[in-house]
Amino acid sequence: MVDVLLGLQWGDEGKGKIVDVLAPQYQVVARFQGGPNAGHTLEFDGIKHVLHQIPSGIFRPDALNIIGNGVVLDPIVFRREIDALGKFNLDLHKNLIISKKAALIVPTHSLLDAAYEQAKGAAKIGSTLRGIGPTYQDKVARQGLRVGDVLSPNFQKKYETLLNAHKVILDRHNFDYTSVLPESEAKFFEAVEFLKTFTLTDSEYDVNNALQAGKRVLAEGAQGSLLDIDFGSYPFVTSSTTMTAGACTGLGIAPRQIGEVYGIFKAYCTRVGSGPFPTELLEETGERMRQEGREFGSTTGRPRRCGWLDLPALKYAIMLNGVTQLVMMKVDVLNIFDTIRVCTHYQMPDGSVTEQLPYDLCDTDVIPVYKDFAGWKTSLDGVHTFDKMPAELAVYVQYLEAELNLPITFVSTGPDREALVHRE
Ligand code: 2SA
Ligand code: MG
Repeated sequence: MVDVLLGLQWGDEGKGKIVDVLAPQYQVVARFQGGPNAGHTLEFDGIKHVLHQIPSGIFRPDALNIIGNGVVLDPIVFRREIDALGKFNLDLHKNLIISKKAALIVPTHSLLDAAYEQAKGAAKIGSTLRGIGPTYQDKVARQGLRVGDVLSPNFQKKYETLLNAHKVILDRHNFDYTSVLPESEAKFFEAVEFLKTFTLTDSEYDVNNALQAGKRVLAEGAQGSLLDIDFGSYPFVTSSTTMTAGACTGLGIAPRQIGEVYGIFKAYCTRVGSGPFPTELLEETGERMRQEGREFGSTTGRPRRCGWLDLPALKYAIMLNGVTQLVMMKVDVLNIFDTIRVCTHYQMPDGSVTEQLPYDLCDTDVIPVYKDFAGWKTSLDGVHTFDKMPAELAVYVQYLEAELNLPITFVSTGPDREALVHRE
């Protein structure tokens, strides 16, 4: 079976930490969508490490890590990531393989990202500007390059055809690329040579062969369900399928192979970039959450917008992903609050109250309806079992389990691997 682990909110739920915790149970860890826009933070032994494209199983010496066909891969970022892993003494050439069918990010993709955002002005998406959207665009337009193309004798020619198509668009946007392009191209071609030293493969065979051999596979989602291209708050979304279904198309596995679906959510909400966020806190409480939770983008360093937990949105994500187990993260960030609020419903402009997400949250001003809980106001250090939890936190956890109709099997009480309550 393939178990899937993904974020139920707008990303940054703490997926990296949980993959790292679960990885010992899996022989294969795979990324199925997204690319260098992701930032998966892992903390262990006092070390903090951020991964962007490489699966979070990389620190487990026995796990095979796969970058699947649904991913968009930037060779320059890839090389930087591999270099940064140098100090950990890992056998990366053995433990990491890359799908030939993954889409290849070329330097002009991030320039196009910037040009499109500039053209949108105030309506910009708040993209990470890593070239994600334009690369998926080229894939769907059937003109993109794939990782396997780097092995082709015609690679240079294929690259130039794409480059010329990009130049036309950049010129149309009056976007100057002449000053930056030569340097990034030089880096790109060097990074492509480096990429070629890795195993580039038709990884759908590797995944299915592993399954045939009885191995356990963990599919690691990036971004979050509410950033999904179909079901997120369009157009303020990323360009991939961030939900369980994406693991099938992004790795080449059949739907019936999906086993457990771990839905990761934070005890509150954050969002980077633009777009609707009903429970956003624009005043001091939001600022306290941001400071306490160190809520700054791990790829771009941007401050994340913060707000209370949003149950209608969470229920929507659970429904669409077929979540079987919940994992609640960053509960310790709420230690400082007297009152913990949870949005249970939205009040619509006509006064009616609903649990359903409206078609377009951008056009519909919903007012969150809150339920308040007493805060626990105490440190959670050393709390590893449910019965050691402060009573107020236990009430909050049990309320959520009842509302969401699912068990919360892990509660994370701090960034380190060890700061975790496992509920049997
Ligand atoms: P993009 O870059 O074109 O895919 O951006 C489109 C929207 O998706 C959001 N997005 C993210 N949201 C949260 N976390 C992400 N990864 C990084 C992190 C972000 C960072 O882990 O912190 O460092 O800023 C991520 N990637 C994309 C993005 O904000 C846009 O709203
Ligand atoms: Mg992140």
